[in-house]
Amino acid sequence: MFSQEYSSSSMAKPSTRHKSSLSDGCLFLSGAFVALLLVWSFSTFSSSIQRFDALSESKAASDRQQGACDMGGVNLRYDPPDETFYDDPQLSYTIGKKVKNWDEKRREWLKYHPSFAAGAAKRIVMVTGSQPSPCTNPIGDHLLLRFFKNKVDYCRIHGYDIFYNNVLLNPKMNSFWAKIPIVKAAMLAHPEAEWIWWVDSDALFSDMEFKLPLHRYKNHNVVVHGWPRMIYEDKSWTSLNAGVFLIRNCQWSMDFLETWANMGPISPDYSKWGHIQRSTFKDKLFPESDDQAALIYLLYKEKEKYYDNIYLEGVFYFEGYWVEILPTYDNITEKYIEIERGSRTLRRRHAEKVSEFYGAEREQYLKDAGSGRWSWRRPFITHFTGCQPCSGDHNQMYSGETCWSGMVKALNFADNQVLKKYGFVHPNLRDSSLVSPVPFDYPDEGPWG
Ligand SMILES: *[C@@H]1O[C@H](CO)[C@@H](O)[C@H](O)[C@H]1NC(C)=O
Ligand SMILES: [Mn+2]
Repeated sequence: MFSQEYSSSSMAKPSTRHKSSLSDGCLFLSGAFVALLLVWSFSTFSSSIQRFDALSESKAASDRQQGACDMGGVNLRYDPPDETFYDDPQLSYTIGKKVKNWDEKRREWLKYHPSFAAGAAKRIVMVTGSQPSPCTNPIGDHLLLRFFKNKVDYCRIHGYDIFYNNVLLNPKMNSFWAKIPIVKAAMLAHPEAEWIWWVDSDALFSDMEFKLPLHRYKNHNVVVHGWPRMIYEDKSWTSLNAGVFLIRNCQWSMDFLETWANMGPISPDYSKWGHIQRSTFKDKLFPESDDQAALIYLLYKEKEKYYDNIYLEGVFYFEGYWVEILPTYDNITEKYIEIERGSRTLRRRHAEKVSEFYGAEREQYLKDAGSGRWSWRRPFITHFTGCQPCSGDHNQMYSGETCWSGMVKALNFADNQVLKKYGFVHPNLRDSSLVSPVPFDYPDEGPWG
């Protein structure tokens, strides 16, 4: 059944790998740059005009040539002719064709691209997507656009790259299986990133400030929202949610994706897997094998192989069920306004680029907020599980209206955190088209009513 070989010790060790060679390189380059600058400034010493634009131009030019070293200074115009895995005609992006020695291959690529090696251990690429054809729900494409905008906002604020895919990379791997081939391809396309972060099209960031606590995951290769007791005792299909996951860009993950995909439609045993999943997890609602049941099954059946590698994040809303979260937005908005009334720093206008400073500043006021259920911290990700915005084919447990109006409220709740940096706010979360200006300072009254 699981014929692949695994060496559980092959877990990638982040953060130590490429550091030394790179910082040496940086030291050398900045030395070279200072020397260059000295020559330059002597030669222009007589000029009475301070030419800052020329200075920054020449610095930018030297960065481009040599591979920049300052924070985030990656060199986008440098790919040396040295052979890497990309030059191997045997390498395949397709699921079902295994990639071997990925850790070495990635390390070698980073060695040839030192400007990317610097921040590699913490670099995240977000991956999301939707179907190739127009949505059948008349407002589906509009909703998907807003869900995507929300992810773009979050990524811009935190400096992450994002890839939106809307083609089935493997035609058999459709619906919830489509993400596995995409994630594999993204790992190969982004050797500069330590983590690929899959976020479903129906999930949105409802806390624009919160950042993943990556230090918690340093000994793990996959992170999902889930609870061990519900896997091993309740054997429940909802013991974790596979709609949002973080996966380390390493060989273990490459193997894991192949194993996971092997319970999907590319497998000759696809229908058998459906039966096995349904008899194992009694609350699974439909007969076809699905990615979430497959992931739970791996953890359940081969605990010793997977449990140590897969982090079940249950403390905060790594993703959270919208039905549970939606009623909490109003009180949370009140709490955050109250915090801002007490902090001139948090009320201070600022450039969107420095938003992380204010996110960190707010933490001291959130110490008693808790996280996850019953908390008054903003929920990190609100996930509209069962709503199907694109097809409109929602779970009959809720009315379509509940789904669509819930999404509008959540999208506006999130958007307010973004719009504020642009000077505006939705005064009414139910009305997407209405905005008011944010007052310069609002010690007593806000436009939130
Ligand atoms: C919101 O706060 C009010 C007043 O503290 C409380 O009665 C109510 O239960 C809260 N609502 C939710 C959904 O937490
Ligand atoms: Mn989903």
